Amino acid sequence: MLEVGAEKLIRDDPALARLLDRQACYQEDTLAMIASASIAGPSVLSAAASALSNVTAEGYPGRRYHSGTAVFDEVEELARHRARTVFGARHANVQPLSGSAANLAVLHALMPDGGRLLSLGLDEGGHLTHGAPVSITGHSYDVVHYGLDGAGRIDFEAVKAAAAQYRPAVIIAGSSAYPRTIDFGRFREIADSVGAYLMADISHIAGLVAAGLHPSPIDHAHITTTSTYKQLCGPRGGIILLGRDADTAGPDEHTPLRSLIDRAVFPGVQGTPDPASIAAKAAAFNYLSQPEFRDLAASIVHNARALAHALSEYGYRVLTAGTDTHMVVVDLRPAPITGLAAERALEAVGILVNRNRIPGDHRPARTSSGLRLGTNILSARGMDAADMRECAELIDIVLRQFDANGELRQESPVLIEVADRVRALCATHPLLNGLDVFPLVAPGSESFDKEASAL
Ligand code: DSN
Repeated sequence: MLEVGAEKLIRDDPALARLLDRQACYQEDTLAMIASASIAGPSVLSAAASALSNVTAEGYPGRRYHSGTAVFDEVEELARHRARTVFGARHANVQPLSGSAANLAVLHALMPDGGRLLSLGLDEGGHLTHGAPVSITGHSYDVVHYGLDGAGRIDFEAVKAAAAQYRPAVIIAGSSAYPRTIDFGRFREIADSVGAYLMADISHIAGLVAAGLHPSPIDHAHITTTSTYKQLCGPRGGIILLGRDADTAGPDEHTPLRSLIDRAVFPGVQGTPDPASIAAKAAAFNYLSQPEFRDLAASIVHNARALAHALSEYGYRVLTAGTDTHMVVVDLRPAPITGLAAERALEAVGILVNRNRIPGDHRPARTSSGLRLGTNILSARGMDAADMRECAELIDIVLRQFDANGELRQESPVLIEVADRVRALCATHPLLNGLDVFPLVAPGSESFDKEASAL
């Protein structure tokens, strides 16, 4: 399918085809350590580029506002079934066009505008959609934040005190730059003590949750959200999951949460979903249920620990002195290097990381004082702890090329050597090795029939 389309694109639109080809080569030749990215394999990319893109279908399977949606209905049912199975959930909504849309829908379902929200602050590792002033969530809701303790861990005493003082309608447990295990059970106890709903946003750790390597929030939180591309090897998009509270009444005291969520996604926050993306989510969930994915998840955590350890040995201050997940956050202070300057210098040699504000950061988000790194993609390339040590060494060499004013010595021949070593490391661990592990469940096979009969 995809191959035929690619040939036609090359013929009809070589300029665009060349750009797409360049992007594929760039991914092959760079060490992507972006913590919020994973690799979508050929099955996912193929589904995302399928003819389902031509289907307009507002509503849900069996209750559409357009005709001609029979196949898409089956695809969406399959995606919902697989999402429920992978995460042990009772209800899944697979329509959110992004993790942000999923979060908006949940907040919209659980409280009116002006309702009070308690969440982790952005500088402490929270997310824009958890009530940051620059997000619509910061405008629409009355936001209170909890923070971290002296060791950089979630300060549960502060969460408890803030919940008791401010009586929020919703508490969010989740982050975009917190490298440690989140105790969702403790969050639920606090939420229950003040009659708040608990929303878990597991976008960054959803792969580890799916693989059983991070405790699941599904039956602790009233509602769980995740994006599907950060760690699920899926397409751009989000999903919403409900566990034991799927049939708990919402704020109106009679509508079940599962119905409130479906209405909040459509027509509350979105119109027509993206059917091809939903097919791609189904393909990703299929991959997540394979033993190969569990192996990948284990390698992601193992590699992140090795990376954190190696960076510490080079003298960098790793937040929380380590990690339980795929993520390593480094405080560049007291060196005068900004996160932005470090990000750019590393990008120039083919190492992709992103700048991040860190607790107590005096720099604005645009420059920041920290770096956030992740091991999802390096692990998908088959890299191991020794490779992480080499990555840490390469990062250290680049960062040592900054002078005392925080300026990079641009002409340093060392940078050329690092770029060569990055390319060599990439060539030893081609991205395609990571992609090759994607199995397709063929119609007629035993697992396909089992899955079909469970729908
Ligand atoms: N939420 C952003 C991040 O964590 O990088 C991207 O989706």
